[in-house]
Amino acid sequence: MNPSSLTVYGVALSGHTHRVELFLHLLQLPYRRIDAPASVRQSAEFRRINPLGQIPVLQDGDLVLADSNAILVYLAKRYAPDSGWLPDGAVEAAQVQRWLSLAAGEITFGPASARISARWGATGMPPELMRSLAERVLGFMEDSLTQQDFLAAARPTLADIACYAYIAHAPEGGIALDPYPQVRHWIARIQALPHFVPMPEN
Ligand SMILES: N[C@@H](CCC(=O)N[C@@H](CS)C(=O)NCC(=O)O)C(=O)O
Repeated sequence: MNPSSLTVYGVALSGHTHRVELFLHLLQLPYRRIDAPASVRQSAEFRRINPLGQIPVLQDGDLVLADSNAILVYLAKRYAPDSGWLPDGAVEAAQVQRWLSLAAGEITFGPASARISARWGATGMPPELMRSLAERVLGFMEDSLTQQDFLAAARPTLADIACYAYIAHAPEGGIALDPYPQVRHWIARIQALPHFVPMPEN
């Protein structure tokens, strides 16, 4: 089940891109990244591959697929079936989905937006709202991680891959992780996975 050619359109400092690249590395799937900064994303050519103008986008042969969480699901089903990254059981599958939703919701509008705002300028989100979303999701993560080592199960799943980058890099947005020791241990566990690759800080 080796891919013929996998291409990721993205940028290195995007947590959405990183989650896809991290999973490709964990699965040891070779790929190339084509940089797609804002100037590229606004082009008519890029809008043809993703009308929403967003990264990441995965190209796998004839398939063109946008949305980081959709890409994670595709990669797990296509290249790592039965591996446990995307469990089949009703409860575990629902738990993974819950964290994918949090990654696309509270984590994007909380810590990820706070990081964008601190690093690249205002996002239009009120600072107190970004902070309160970040604190709410971090508090929930902290409680969840007192029950088990990973977010959706006792072993790593797509839930962890989807949530990792914007939580690990939350301090870049002024969201301290000091009050969340379980979250910091979880970050260390993700970073210890074989073939882990970090998201760069610059
Ligand atoms: N739901 C999308 C969101 C991706 C996203 O927000 N990407 C940002 C970069 S990190 C982007 O392309 N922003 C440009 C825009 O929304 O116009 C996903 O999970 O891939």
